[in-house]
Amino acid sequence: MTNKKSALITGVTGQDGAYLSKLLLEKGYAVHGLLARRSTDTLWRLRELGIADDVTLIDGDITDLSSLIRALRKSDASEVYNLGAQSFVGTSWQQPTLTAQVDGVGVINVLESLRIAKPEAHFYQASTSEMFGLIQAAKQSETTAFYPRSPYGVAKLMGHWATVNYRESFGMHASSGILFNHESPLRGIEFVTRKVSHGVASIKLGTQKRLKLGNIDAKRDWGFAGDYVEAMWLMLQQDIADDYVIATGVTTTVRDMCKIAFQHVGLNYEDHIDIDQQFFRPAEVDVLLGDPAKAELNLGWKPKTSLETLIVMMVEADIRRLRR
Ligand code: NAP
Ligand code: G4F
Repeated sequence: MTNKKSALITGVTGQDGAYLSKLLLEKGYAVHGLLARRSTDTLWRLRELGIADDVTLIDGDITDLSSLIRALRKSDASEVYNLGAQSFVGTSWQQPTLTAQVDGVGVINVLESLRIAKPEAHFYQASTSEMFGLIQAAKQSETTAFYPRSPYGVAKLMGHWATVNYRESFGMHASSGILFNHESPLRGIEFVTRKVSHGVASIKLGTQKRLKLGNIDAKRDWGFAGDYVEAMWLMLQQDIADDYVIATGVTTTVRDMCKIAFQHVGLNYEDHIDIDQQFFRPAEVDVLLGDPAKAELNLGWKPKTSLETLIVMMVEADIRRLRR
Protein backbone atom coordinates (compact mmCIF):
# COMPACT_ATOMS: atom_id res chain seq x y z
CA MET A 1 0.00 0.00 0.00
CA THR A 2 1.20 3.49 -0.80
CA ASN A 3 0.27 6.78 0.87
CA LYS A 4 0.51 8.69 -2.39
CA LYS A 5 -2.48 10.82 -3.33
CA SER A 6 -4.10 9.45 -6.47
CA ALA A 7 -5.59 11.51 -9.32
CA LEU A 8 -7.60 10.50 -12.39
CA ILE A 9 -7.43 12.71 -15.48
CA THR A 10 -9.76 12.37 -18.46
CA GLY A 11 -8.27 13.92 -21.60
CA VAL A 12 -4.80 12.95 -20.37
CA THR A 13 -3.42 12.87 -23.93
CA GLY A 14 -4.46 16.48 -24.62
CA GLN A 15 -2.49 19.68 -24.09
CA ASP A 16 -3.79 20.34 -20.57
CA GLY A 17 -3.79 16.64 -19.62
CA ALA A 18 -0.05 16.48 -20.34
CA TYR A 19 0.84 19.62 -18.35
CA LEU A 20 -1.45 18.66 -15.46
CA SER A 21 0.05 15.15 -15.32
CA LYS A 22 3.52 16.66 -15.10
CA LEU A 23 2.45 19.04 -12.32
CA LEU A 24 0.78 16.28 -10.27
CA LEU A 25 3.73 13.89 -10.72
CA GLU A 26 6.04 16.65 -9.45
CA LYS A 27 3.76 17.00 -6.43
CA GLY A 28 4.10 13.27 -5.72
CA TYR A 29 0.69 12.05 -6.94
CA ALA A 30 0.03 8.68 -8.52
CA VAL A 31 -1.38 9.90 -11.84
CA HIS A 32 -3.96 7.85 -13.75
CA GLY A 33 -5.17 8.84 -17.19
CA LEU A 34 -8.32 7.69 -18.96
CA LEU A 35 -7.22 6.60 -22.42
CA ALA A 36 -9.90 6.79 -25.09
CA ARG A 37 -8.77 4.27 -27.72
CA ARG A 38 -7.74 5.78 -31.06
CA SER A 39 -6.25 4.27 -34.20
CA THR A 40 -3.43 6.84 -34.13
CA ASP A 41 -0.67 7.46 -31.60
CA THR A 42 -1.95 10.01 -29.08
CA LEU A 43 0.82 9.79 -26.48
CA TRP A 44 3.23 12.26 -28.13
CA ARG A 45 2.58 15.05 -25.64
CA LEU A 46 3.31 12.83 -22.62
CA ARG A 47 6.48 11.69 -24.39
CA GLU A 48 7.49 15.27 -25.18
CA LEU A 49 7.28 16.10 -21.45
CA GLY A 50 9.20 12.89 -20.62
CA ILE A 51 6.39 11.40 -18.50
CA ALA A 52 4.82 8.75 -20.76
CA ASP A 53 6.07 5.92 -18.52
CA ASP A 54 5.00 7.63 -15.29
CA VAL A 55 1.26 7.92 -15.99
CA THR A 56 -0.90 4.82 -15.50
CA LEU A 57 -3.29 4.59 -18.44
CA ILE A 58 -6.75 3.08 -18.01
CA ASP A 59 -8.94 2.31 -21.02
CA GLY A 60 -12.17 4.28 -21.01
CA ASP A 61 -14.28 6.96 -22.59
CA ILE A 62 -16.40 9.63 -20.96
CA THR A 63 -19.38 8.61 -23.08
CA ASP A 64 -19.20 5.15 -21.45
CA LEU A 65 -20.39 5.27 -17.82
CA SER A 66 -19.26 1.78 -16.80
CA SER A 67 -15.71 2.45 -18.03
CA LEU A 68 -15.63 5.51 -15.76
CA ILE A 69 -16.79 3.54 -12.73
CA ARG A 70 -14.09 0.92 -13.40
CA ALA A 71 -11.46 3.66 -13.82
CA LEU A 72 -12.46 5.22 -10.49
CA ARG A 73 -12.27 1.86 -8.71
CA LYS A 74 -8.91 1.03 -10.29
CA SER A 75 -7.32 4.41 -9.60
CA ASP A 76 -8.94 4.99 -6.19
CA ALA A 77 -8.56 8.66 -7.09
CA SER A 78 -9.27 11.37 -4.53
CA GLU A 79 -9.08 14.04 -7.25
CA VAL A 80 -10.73 13.75 -10.67
CA TYR A 81 -10.01 16.23 -13.44
CA ASN A 82 -12.45 16.07 -16.36
CA LEU A 83 -10.48 17.51 -19.29
CA GLY A 84 -11.77 15.10 -21.96
CA ALA A 85 -13.67 16.88 -24.74
CA GLN A 86 -14.18 17.50 -28.43
CA SER A 87 -12.43 20.82 -27.87
CA PHE A 88 -12.22 22.39 -31.33
CA VAL A 89 -14.96 25.00 -31.76
CA GLY A 90 -14.86 24.85 -35.58
CA THR A 91 -15.58 21.10 -35.62
CA SER A 92 -18.56 21.50 -33.32
CA TRP A 93 -20.69 22.80 -36.23
CA GLN A 94 -19.79 19.69 -38.26
CA GLN A 95 -20.27 17.23 -35.36
CA PRO A 96 -22.80 18.88 -33.05
CA THR A 97 -24.31 15.66 -31.70
CA LEU A 98 -20.95 14.10 -30.89
CA THR A 99 -19.86 17.38 -29.28
CA ALA A 100 -23.00 17.39 -27.12
CA GLN A 101 -22.51 13.73 -26.16
CA VAL A 102 -18.87 14.19 -25.13
CA ASP A 103 -18.81 17.77 -23.80
CA GLY A 104 -22.30 17.79 -22.24
CA VAL A 105 -23.57 14.29 -21.44
CA GLY A 106 -19.98 13.10 -20.87
CA VAL A 107 -19.70 15.47 -17.90
CA ILE A 108 -22.88 14.02 -16.39
CA ASN A 109 -21.39 10.55 -16.87
CA VAL A 110 -18.26 11.54 -14.91
CA LEU A 111 -20.36 13.15 -12.17
CA GLU A 112 -22.62 10.08 -11.99
CA SER A 113 -19.62 7.73 -11.78
CA LEU A 114 -18.35 9.79 -8.83
CA ARG A 115 -21.77 9.81 -7.19
CA ILE A 116 -21.90 6.01 -7.48
CA ALA A 117 -18.30 5.01 -6.82
CA LYS A 118 -16.42 7.85 -5.09
CA PRO A 119 -18.70 10.69 -3.89
CA GLU A 120 -16.05 12.13 -1.55
CA ALA A 121 -13.52 12.74 -4.37
CA HIS A 122 -12.84 16.33 -5.44
CA PHE A 123 -13.94 17.05 -9.02
CA TYR A 124 -12.71 19.58 -11.59
CA GLN A 125 -14.72 20.43 -14.72
CA ALA A 126 -12.94 22.04 -17.69
CA SER A 127 -15.40 24.82 -18.50
CA THR A 128 -14.62 27.57 -20.94
CA SER A 129 -14.83 31.24 -21.82
CA GLU A 130 -16.66 30.11 -25.00
CA MET A 131 -19.74 29.99 -22.74
CA PHE A 132 -19.64 33.84 -22.66
CA GLY A 133 -19.80 33.90 -26.47
CA LEU A 134 -21.65 37.07 -27.39
CA ILE A 135 -20.28 38.88 -24.37
CA GLN A 136 -22.72 40.50 -21.92
CA ALA A 137 -20.03 42.51 -20.06
CA ALA A 138 -16.81 44.10 -21.28
CA LYS A 139 -14.79 42.00 -18.81
CA GLN A 140 -16.20 38.56 -18.07
CA SER A 141 -16.24 37.22 -14.50
CA GLU A 142 -18.00 34.40 -12.62
CA THR A 143 -21.18 36.51 -12.43
CA THR A 144 -21.37 37.48 -16.12
CA ALA A 145 -24.35 35.99 -18.00
CA PHE A 146 -23.55 33.29 -20.57
CA TYR A 147 -24.48 33.50 -24.29
CA PRO A 148 -22.80 30.62 -26.17
CA ARG A 149 -22.26 31.03 -29.93
CA SER A 150 -21.29 27.49 -31.00
CA PRO A 151 -22.51 23.91 -30.43
CA TYR A 152 -19.29 23.54 -28.40
CA GLY A 153 -20.25 26.46 -26.14
CA VAL A 154 -23.78 25.12 -25.74
CA ALA A 155 -22.52 21.64 -24.77
CA LYS A 156 -19.95 23.07 -22.35
CA LEU A 157 -22.68 25.14 -20.69
CA MET A 158 -24.53 21.88 -19.94
CA GLY A 159 -21.37 20.48 -18.36
CA HIS A 160 -20.88 23.65 -16.32
CA TRP A 161 -24.41 23.70 -14.93
CA ALA A 162 -24.32 19.96 -14.26
CA THR A 163 -21.22 20.56 -12.13
CA VAL A 164 -22.94 23.35 -10.19
CA ASN A 165 -26.06 21.20 -9.85
CA TYR A 166 -24.24 18.12 -8.47
CA ARG A 167 -22.47 20.36 -5.95
CA GLU A 168 -25.78 21.85 -4.82
CA SER A 169 -27.83 18.61 -5.01
CA PHE A 170 -25.42 16.13 -3.45
CA GLY A 171 -22.87 18.32 -1.62
CA MET A 172 -20.12 17.05 -3.91
CA HIS A 173 -16.80 18.91 -4.02
CA ALA A 174 -17.27 19.88 -7.68
CA SER A 175 -15.59 22.97 -9.13
CA SER A 176 -15.89 24.48 -12.58
CA GLY A 177 -12.87 26.30 -13.97
CA ILE A 178 -13.97 28.83 -16.58
CA LEU A 179 -10.69 28.99 -18.45
CA PHE A 180 -9.92 31.48 -21.17
CA ASN A 181 -7.77 30.40 -24.16
CA HIS A 182 -4.48 28.87 -23.09
CA GLU A 183 -1.78 27.72 -25.44
CA SER A 184 1.64 26.07 -25.51
CA PRO A 185 4.01 24.20 -27.81
CA LEU A 186 1.75 21.17 -27.12
CA ARG A 187 -1.34 22.90 -28.53
CA GLY A 188 -3.18 21.03 -31.31
CA ILE A 189 -2.22 22.29 -34.77
CA GLU A 190 -5.83 23.26 -35.64
CA PHE A 191 -5.96 26.07 -33.05
CA VAL A 192 -4.94 29.49 -34.32
CA THR A 193 -1.84 30.16 -32.18
CA ARG A 194 -0.24 26.82 -33.06
CA LYS A 195 -1.33 27.09 -36.69
CA VAL A 196 0.50 30.43 -36.75
CA SER A 197 3.61 29.27 -34.84
CA HIS A 198 3.90 26.22 -37.10
CA GLY A 199 3.24 28.34 -40.20
CA VAL A 200 5.86 30.92 -39.20
CA ALA A 201 8.44 28.19 -38.53
CA SER A 202 7.68 26.52 -41.88
CA ILE A 203 7.86 29.80 -43.81
CA LYS A 204 11.14 30.71 -42.09
CA LEU A 205 12.64 27.31 -42.94
CA GLY A 206 11.35 27.54 -46.52
CA THR A 207 8.97 24.55 -46.49
CA GLN A 208 5.80 26.69 -46.77
CA LYS A 209 5.13 29.96 -48.59
CA ARG A 210 1.86 31.38 -47.27
CA LEU A 211 -0.49 30.98 -44.32
CA LYS A 212 -4.28 30.91 -44.76
CA LEU A 213 -6.32 32.29 -41.86
CA GLY A 214 -9.91 33.30 -41.12
CA ASN A 215 -11.10 36.20 -38.96
CA ILE A 216 -7.90 37.87 -37.78
CA ASP A 217 -9.83 40.69 -36.10
CA ALA A 218 -11.15 38.33 -33.40
CA LYS A 219 -9.72 39.05 -29.94
CA ARG A 220 -8.74 36.51 -27.35
CA ASP A 221 -7.40 36.53 -23.79
CA TRP A 222 -4.47 34.13 -24.26
CA GLY A 223 -2.38 32.59 -21.48
CA PHE A 224 0.10 29.73 -21.08
CA ALA A 225 -1.34 26.25 -20.39
CA GLY A 226 1.48 25.48 -17.93
CA ASP A 227 0.25 28.35 -15.71
CA TYR A 228 -3.42 27.38 -16.05
CA VAL A 229 -3.14 23.74 -14.87
CA GLU A 230 -1.80 25.08 -11.56
CA ALA A 231 -5.15 26.88 -11.10
CA MET A 232 -7.02 23.58 -11.69
CA TRP A 233 -5.03 21.92 -8.91
CA LEU A 234 -5.49 24.88 -6.54
CA MET A 235 -9.30 24.70 -6.97
CA LEU A 236 -9.34 21.11 -5.72
CA GLN A 237 -7.20 21.98 -2.66
CA GLN A 238 -9.82 24.43 -1.29
CA ASP A 239 -12.13 23.51 1.61
CA ILE A 240 -15.12 24.67 -0.41
CA ALA A 241 -15.71 23.93 -4.09
CA ASP A 242 -16.52 26.92 -6.29
CA ASP A 243 -16.31 28.28 -9.84
CA TYR A 244 -13.41 30.40 -11.04
CA VAL A 245 -12.52 32.44 -14.10
CA ILE A 246 -8.89 31.84 -15.12
CA ALA A 247 -7.54 34.45 -17.53
CA THR A 248 -4.79 37.04 -18.00
CA GLY A 249 -6.99 40.15 -18.14
CA VAL A 250 -5.40 41.17 -21.46
CA THR A 251 -7.01 40.74 -24.88
CA THR A 252 -5.22 40.76 -28.25
CA THR A 253 -6.34 40.39 -31.86
CA VAL A 254 -5.32 37.35 -33.91
CA ARG A 255 -3.69 39.95 -36.20
CA ASP A 256 -1.41 41.27 -33.40
CA MET A 257 -0.60 37.72 -32.28
CA CYS A 258 0.53 37.03 -35.89
CA LYS A 259 2.62 40.21 -35.85
CA ILE A 260 4.50 38.98 -32.74
CA ALA A 261 5.11 35.53 -34.26
CA PHE A 262 6.36 36.77 -37.67
CA GLN A 263 8.42 39.58 -36.13
CA HIS A 264 10.28 37.06 -33.99
CA VAL A 265 11.81 35.52 -37.13
CA GLY A 266 12.35 38.88 -38.84
CA LEU A 267 9.31 38.72 -41.17
CA ASN A 268 6.30 40.99 -41.77
CA TYR A 269 3.02 39.10 -41.26
CA GLU A 270 1.29 41.12 -44.02
CA ASP A 271 3.65 39.64 -46.63
CA HIS A 272 2.68 36.03 -45.81
CA ILE A 273 -1.00 35.82 -44.78
CA ASP A 274 -4.02 35.13 -47.00
CA ILE A 275 -7.56 35.52 -45.68
CA ASP A 276 -9.63 32.47 -46.55
CA GLN A 277 -13.42 32.30 -46.00
CA GLN A 278 -13.26 28.57 -45.18
CA PHE A 279 -11.78 29.44 -41.76
CA PHE A 280 -14.59 31.82 -40.78
CA ARG A 281 -17.23 30.43 -38.42
CA PRO A 282 -21.03 30.46 -38.82
CA ALA A 283 -21.20 32.55 -35.61
CA GLU A 284 -18.10 34.19 -34.19
CA VAL A 285 -17.03 35.06 -30.67
CA ASP A 286 -15.59 38.49 -31.49
CA VAL A 287 -13.87 39.26 -28.23
CA LEU A 288 -13.07 37.61 -24.91
CA LEU A 289 -11.49 39.31 -21.92
CA GLY A 290 -11.47 37.65 -18.51
CA ASP A 291 -11.40 39.04 -15.00
CA PRO A 292 -9.35 36.63 -12.85
CA ALA A 293 -9.71 38.71 -9.62
CA LYS A 294 -11.57 35.98 -7.69
CA ALA A 295 -8.89 33.39 -8.50
CA GLU A 296 -6.19 35.76 -7.32
CA LEU A 297 -8.06 36.52 -4.10
CA ASN A 298 -9.17 32.99 -3.14
CA LEU A 299 -6.55 30.77 -4.79
CA GLY A 300 -3.55 33.11 -4.82
CA TRP A 301 -3.30 32.37 -8.57
CA LYS A 302 -1.86 34.78 -11.13
CA PRO A 303 -0.70 34.21 -14.73
CA LYS A 304 3.09 34.25 -15.06
CA THR A 305 3.66 34.21 -18.83
CA SER A 306 3.10 37.14 -21.23
CA LEU A 307 1.67 36.58 -24.72
CA GLU A 308 5.02 37.62 -26.26
CA THR A 309 6.93 35.01 -24.22
CA LEU A 310 4.32 32.37 -25.04
CA ILE A 311 4.33 32.99 -28.81
CA VAL A 312 8.13 33.06 -28.99
CA MET A 313 8.23 29.77 -27.02
CA MET A 314 5.80 28.22 -29.53
CA VAL A 315 7.61 29.46 -32.64
CA GLU A 316 10.96 28.26 -31.28
CA ALA A 317 9.52 24.83 -30.43
CA ASP A 318 8.12 24.47 -33.97
CA ILE A 319 11.44 25.51 -35.53
CA ARG A 320 13.21 22.86 -33.39
CA ARG A 321 10.68 20.18 -34.38
CA LEU A 322 10.87 21.00 -38.09
CA ARG A 323 14.67 20.98 -38.04
CA ARG A 324 14.57 17.52 -36.42
P1 NAP B 1 -7.26 18.88 -26.28
O1 NAP B 1 -5.78 19.06 -26.44
O2 NAP B 1 -8.13 18.88 -27.47
O3 NAP B 1 -7.49 17.52 -25.47
C1 NAP B 1 -8.76 16.92 -25.37
C2 NAP B 1 -8.60 15.55 -24.75
O4 NAP B 1 -9.90 14.95 -24.63
C3 NAP B 1 -7.73 14.57 -25.55
O5 NAP B 1 -6.95 13.83 -24.65
C4 NAP B 1 -8.76 13.66 -26.21
O6 NAP B 1 -8.28 12.36 -26.47
C5 NAP B 1 -9.79 13.59 -25.07
N1 NAP B 1 -11.10 13.09 -25.47
C6 NAP B 1 -11.81 13.41 -26.58
N2 NAP B 1 -12.97 12.70 -26.61
C7 NAP B 1 -12.97 11.93 -25.50
C8 NAP B 1 -13.88 10.98 -24.98
N3 NAP B 1 -15.03 10.69 -25.60
N4 NAP B 1 -13.57 10.35 -23.81
C9 NAP B 1 -12.41 10.61 -23.19
N5 NAP B 1 -11.50 11.52 -23.63
C10 NAP B 1 -11.79 12.16 -24.77
O7 NAP B 1 -7.85 20.00 -25.29
P2 NAP B 1 -7.09 20.91 -24.21
O8 NAP B 1 -6.70 22.19 -24.85
O9 NAP B 1 -6.09 20.10 -23.47
O10 NAP B 1 -8.30 21.26 -23.25
C11 NAP B 1 -8.62 20.45 -22.13
C12 NAP B 1 -10.05 20.73 -21.70
O11 NAP B 1 -10.20 22.10 -21.37
C13 NAP B 1 -11.11 20.44 -22.77
O12 NAP B 1 -12.26 19.98 -22.10
C14 NAP B 1 -11.37 21.81 -23.38
O13 NAP B 1 -12.66 21.84 -23.92
C15 NAP B 1 -11.23 22.69 -22.16
N6 NAP B 1 -10.79 24.07 -22.39
C16 NAP B 1 -9.66 24.31 -23.11
C17 NAP B 1 -9.23 25.63 -23.27
C18 NAP B 1 -7.97 25.94 -24.02
O14 NAP B 1 -7.80 27.12 -24.40
N7 NAP B 1 -7.07 25.00 -24.23
C19 NAP B 1 -9.96 26.70 -22.68
C20 NAP B 1 -11.09 26.37 -21.95
C21 NAP B 1 -11.50 25.07 -21.78
P3 NAP B 1 -7.53 12.02 -27.87
O15 NAP B 1 -6.15 12.58 -27.73
O16 NAP B 1 -7.56 10.54 -27.91
O17 NAP B 1 -8.35 12.68 -28.93
O1 G4F C 1 -7.66 29.07 -31.68
P1 G4F C 1 -9.12 28.97 -31.88
O2 G4F C 1 -9.61 27.87 -32.75
O3 G4F C 1 -9.76 28.91 -30.43
P2 G4F C 1 -11.24 29.19 -29.88
O4 G4F C 1 -12.26 29.03 -30.92
O5 G4F C 1 -11.20 30.51 -29.17
O6 G4F C 1 -11.41 28.00 -28.83
C1 G4F C 1 -10.38 27.65 -27.92
O7 G4F C 1 -10.54 28.41 -26.75
C2 G4F C 1 -11.74 28.14 -26.01
C3 G4F C 1 -11.72 29.07 -24.79
O8 G4F C 1 -12.23 30.33 -25.15
C4 G4F C 1 -11.74 26.69 -25.62
F1 G4F C 1 -12.83 26.40 -24.88
C5 G4F C 1 -11.73 25.83 -26.86
O9 G4F C 1 -11.69 24.45 -26.50
C6 G4F C 1 -10.47 26.16 -27.66
O10 G4F C 1 -9.35 25.74 -26.92
O11 G4F C 1 -9.69 30.33 -32.49
C7 G4F C 1 -9.42 31.58 -31.88
C8 G4F C 1 -9.91 32.71 -32.78
C9 G4F C 1 -11.35 32.53 -33.30
O12 G4F C 1 -12.01 33.76 -33.22
C10 G4F C 1 -11.18 32.13 -34.75
O13 G4F C 1 -12.26 32.53 -35.60
O14 G4F C 1 -9.08 32.73 -33.95
C11 G4F C 1 -9.92 32.90 -35.08
N1 G4F C 1 -9.21 32.39 -36.26
C12 G4F C 1 -8.85 33.14 -37.35
N2 G4F C 1 -8.27 32.36 -38.27
C13 G4F C 1 -8.88 31.12 -36.48
C14 G4F C 1 -8.27 31.09 -37.75
N3 G4F C 1 -9.00 30.01 -35.74
C15 G4F C 1 -8.52 28.84 -36.23
N4 G4F C 1 -8.60 27.72 -35.48
N5 G4F C 1 -7.94 28.77 -37.49
C16 G4F C 1 -7.81 29.86 -38.30
O15 G4F C 1 -7.29 29.79 -39.40
